[in-house]
Amino acid sequence: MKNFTSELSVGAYLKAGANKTVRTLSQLKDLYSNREEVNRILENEDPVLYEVFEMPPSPKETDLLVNITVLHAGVVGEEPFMTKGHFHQDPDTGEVVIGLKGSGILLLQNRKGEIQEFPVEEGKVSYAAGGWGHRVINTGKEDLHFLAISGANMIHDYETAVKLNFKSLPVENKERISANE
Ligand code: M6P
Ligand code: ZN
Repeated sequence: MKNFTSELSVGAYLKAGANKTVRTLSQLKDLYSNREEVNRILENEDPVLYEVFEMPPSPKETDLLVNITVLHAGVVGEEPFMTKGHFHQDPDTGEVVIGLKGSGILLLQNRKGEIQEFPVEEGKVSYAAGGWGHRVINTGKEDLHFLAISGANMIHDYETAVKLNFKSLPVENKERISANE
């Protein structure tokens, strides 16, 4: 990666050279358990769930990935918009998550099924250690912006997250929902 300095805002980050990737509901519909609701939404529109702004890393393994992600506010049935969620293929590589704006949850789950949840909001920094899958859930009413830093040699492992049935709700919501069923 080249040297850069930027305000921690999407506009400034794009001007500094970031690339943008857009994730829509039709690409990620399998994340949500309420299929009928997914189909109902998709009949009218294909909402953007989140956008990732990534500063292009050099191909060198020792470089860093430094992304701002904007996770929009919304729900699909009971489940708030969330990132796809992934493990890192090399369990020795962790990730730093720094909240910038809005409020949400960093959900961590390891291969033993242990779960931890940390807040993602302005002024909070969290670390997802190697071996812990991670997903961010926007539990607020406004867009959630966060900065994520990991090693550029990190390979996203989405399959393990699917196999382990990665959680999609903060614990207290899940309890509330099952208590009401
Ligand atoms: C953060 C980082 C990225 C990740 C992105 C979206 O910016 O964790 O590595 O790609 O969020 O998350 P996901 O890939 O799980 O959809
Ligand atoms: Zn990661």
